[in-house]
Amino acid sequence: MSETVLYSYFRSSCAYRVRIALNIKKIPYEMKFVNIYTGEQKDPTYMAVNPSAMVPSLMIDGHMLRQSTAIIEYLEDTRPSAPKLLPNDPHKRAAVREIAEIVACDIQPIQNLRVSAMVADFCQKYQPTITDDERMKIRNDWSREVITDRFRGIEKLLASTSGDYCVGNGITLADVFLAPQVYNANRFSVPMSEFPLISGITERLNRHEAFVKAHPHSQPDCPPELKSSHN
Ligand SMILES: N[C@@H](CCC(=O)N[C@@H](CS)C(=O)NCC(=O)O)C(=O)O
Repeated sequence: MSETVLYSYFRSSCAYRVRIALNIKKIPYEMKFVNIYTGEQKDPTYMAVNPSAMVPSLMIDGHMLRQSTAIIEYLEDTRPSAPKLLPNDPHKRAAVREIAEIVACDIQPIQNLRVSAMVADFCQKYQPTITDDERMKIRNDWSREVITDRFRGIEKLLASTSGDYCVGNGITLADVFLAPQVYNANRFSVPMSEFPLISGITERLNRHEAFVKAHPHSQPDCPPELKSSHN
């Protein structure tokens, strides 16, 4: 079998999901780092790998895969005997997907850096006197409000689905998606005290080796000044 290579950026929540899934499935992988802050995702060499100019991308079994959900589903389909991320029971499976999709479709695409920069650009268009500090505040406020609003829905769902983890007592795809989103929530000072179920689940997840190894601050491309903090 050919080597597995993940194109990653330490703070990308979508790459973080894939790192967790690879670790849970115990698939050895190498990483190539794409610094999305300095624009390396738009480099023609990387765009030949991923025409959407985004991380993650994963080379596995001789295939180049993109989109974190598609990648993790591929891992689940091709490594079904490894710890399963999707329950067999259709109702539980739908509950797992529901939470994962709130993160993947209703939070991350609206909260991400590309969109928060566009929001600040729009504000600047109508109020050109906005300073760089104000731009940063707009971006952080935007991300915090989007995450807070959607976490309110997830917290309510968890009241009927959760055990130790999002759905019951086993780690599922929902947890693989939730933990990276909580990392982002902490970055943007989301008031996590409002979300005791999400917080408790994340605390338990963050004790698992697969999650510890995948954490942004454990990544070789994480700047040293961030490595000591685990928020
Ligand atoms: N739906 C995609 C989203 C990927 C995505 O948004 N990646 C972000 C980092 S989390 C990125 O590469 N952003 C670079 C940019 O927007 O220029 C997935 O799940 O893989």
